[in-house]
This record gives sequence, structure tokens and C-alpha cells, in this order.
Amino acid sequence: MSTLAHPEVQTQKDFLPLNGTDYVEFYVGNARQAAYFYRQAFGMTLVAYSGPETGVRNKASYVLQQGKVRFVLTTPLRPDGEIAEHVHRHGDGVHDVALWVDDAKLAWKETTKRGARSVHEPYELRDEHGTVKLSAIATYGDTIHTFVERADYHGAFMPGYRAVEKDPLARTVGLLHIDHMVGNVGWNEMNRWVDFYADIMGFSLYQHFDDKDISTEYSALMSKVMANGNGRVKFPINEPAEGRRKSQIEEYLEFYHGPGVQHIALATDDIVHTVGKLQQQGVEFLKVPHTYYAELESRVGKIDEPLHELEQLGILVDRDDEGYMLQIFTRPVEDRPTLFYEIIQRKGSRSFGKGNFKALFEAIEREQASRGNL
Ligand code: TYF
Ligand code: FE
Repeated sequence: MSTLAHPEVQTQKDFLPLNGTDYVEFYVGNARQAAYFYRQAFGMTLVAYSGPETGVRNKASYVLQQGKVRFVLTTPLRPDGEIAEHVHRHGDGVHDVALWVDDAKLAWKETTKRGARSVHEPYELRDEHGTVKLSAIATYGDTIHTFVERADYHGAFMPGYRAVEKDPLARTVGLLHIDHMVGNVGWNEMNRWVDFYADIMGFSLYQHFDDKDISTEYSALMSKVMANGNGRVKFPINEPAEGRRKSQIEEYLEFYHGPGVQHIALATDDIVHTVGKLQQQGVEFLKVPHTYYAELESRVGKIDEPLHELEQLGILVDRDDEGYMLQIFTRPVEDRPTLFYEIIQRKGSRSFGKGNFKALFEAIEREQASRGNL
């Protein structure tokens, strides 16, 4: 593993300045019920809705928010079309990792000029709350990046959506923002997508892991973390590597039917509180054995959190030369072993949890085995 220079000190002009992630849009089989899950279990607040009641005939979308995390859950109302095909092929999953920019037309021009495939040429949506300017390009699999410019927009989300004034179900758990979003790509495709983020999006390599860092007895994968100029957007890219048995990345690719978003890491500043709430509300997490905690203090030294609380919740810890971080992973949130979540708290560390890979991947492999996919 190696950590590279802070992206802040890179000197080259950033041709694609990003303010952060604007939203993540999921295509799902039943957006009303998926919204209930994210509100009840993850504590998100329903803030806007679009569908037949707002004059949209072929789909329904629910906009959920917590801190700066914004999810849009969209379902098709008819059997044909791009959304229905996406759900048919992939099951519920991420379609769009939308990025917040100051100039959606320029973002599209700069990226398509460098070879990005256009999905939407620049366009504008307008209502009584102002204007949102949009454009979109393709990335791995059927996943896209929409560029969102909301210079003078004051509505709940976007034209076409109506605000939901009060969500009686919302129960925040302290999720603050997206720390990173991980893509799984096919065999030997990691470097192609690393080059895409470098050459077309202006990202740089932030960290990389080789198969020695992360192969357990069975599973193996390679991973490189790409980050944009200001470091607000981080995209690790995984590819499967040859192991003794089926890699977790292969299992994902098989069930998602191609590349896609593997996990979304959500940041908190009180992981013990956040994970305690999430567990009470029915979110299921991976468990690591007691031996992990017996060895923890000799591995990471003194930390602020009581070890018995971390063990009870199953929270993992890793340290680098800048500090430490705490993280935990959910089981997949669909019946297919595809998308899952990470809850992460950073205390100075820029680590992605290398010290936890072995314990984590063994936990993932126990789940794979329980599904008969190892
Ligand atoms: O995002 C990361 O790199 C860490 C570690 O299948 C990780 O969360 C990497 C691959 C994976 C699960 C977690
Ligand atoms: Fe992660």
C-alpha cells in the first residue's frame, strides 16, 4: 500500500473542479418501499417527490437526505425503457453518481473533449424556484455521472419535484457526508478506469493496494483509490484477482451482471452512536471474531473509544501515520450480493482500512459461503 501526495498540493490546473457529490440516484423495483427502508433503517428524511402526482407519467422518484448525503430512489412505472431495463439486469442499484459543479456545460465539454461518452448534452430545468443546469457522461458499466449546476436554485431538489414539508418517519443517526464510493470493474479493467478518472476527469491516484495487501485464503482483489483535485470526491476502483476460490468482486460482477457501484462509505463523527442506532433500526452488519479485539490494542495503540463498545457493535479500527479511523460494513442491502454500505469515522487518518482487510474479507467470505458462492 502506498499513500500519495495530498491532492491539494498538485500544481496542474483542475479542468473539472468539483464541489462534492450532489446526489446518488438508485434505480429500484419499488421506490416507495426502498424509501421506507432508507428512512426507517438509515434515518434519512424524505424531502422531495416526483411522479404521477407531479405530472411525471413513467417513473416515480423519492429524494432522501441526511446531512449532506442525498439519495434519489427512482422506479419505472412501465415495463419498457431504460430504468426498467436497468432494474431487470442489475436488480436495485446505483445508476448515477451526480457531481456538483459550478458549470455543467464546461464540465461536459472538458470531459467529452477528452473522450468521455456523452449521456446527456447540457440542458436546463426551470421552475418558480430557479434554474438547474445539467449534463451527463458515462462511466463503468451502466453507471453515469450527471454534472449538476445549481447556481440560483432554491427549491427542495430540482424542477419537476415537489417539496415534502415534514417526514414523520425521519430519525437521523448522524450521517454527515459521503466519504467515498467504490466501483467494481471487470477482470484487468482497473487500470482502464483509473486512466478514465485521471485523463478524462482530472483525478489523481490517492492510494493503491495490490493483491498481497488484500488477498485472503480465497478472495483476492486489487484496488486503486482515485481522488479529485480538492479531495472531496474519492472513488476506489476494484478488480477481481485470481485467488484460490471465487473473489467477492467476481460474485458482485456475476450478480450485478457487470461493473457497478459496490459500496458507499458514509461519514459520521460519532460512530458508536451512529452504528448503535442503525442496529436498533434493523441495519445488519458484518461480524468479526473476538480475536480481532484481543489483538486490537497491540495493533493500533490507545484510542478514545471503549474497546468493549467497539466489539459489541463490531466496529473495526485502523491506524496510519496521521491518526486512526473506525469503520464497519453492512451486509448487502439487496437480495443479490451487490451494493453494501460502510460507516466510517476518521480521526486524522486517510486510511481505507488496510489493517482490517484480512478480518473484513474473511467476514465477507463467510457470507459468500453462506450463499453458496465461494
Ligand atoms: O473502500 C475501501 O477501499 C475499503 C476496503 O470489497 C474495501 O472500504 C475494499 C474492497 C472491498 C470492501 C472493502
Ligand atoms: Fe470503503
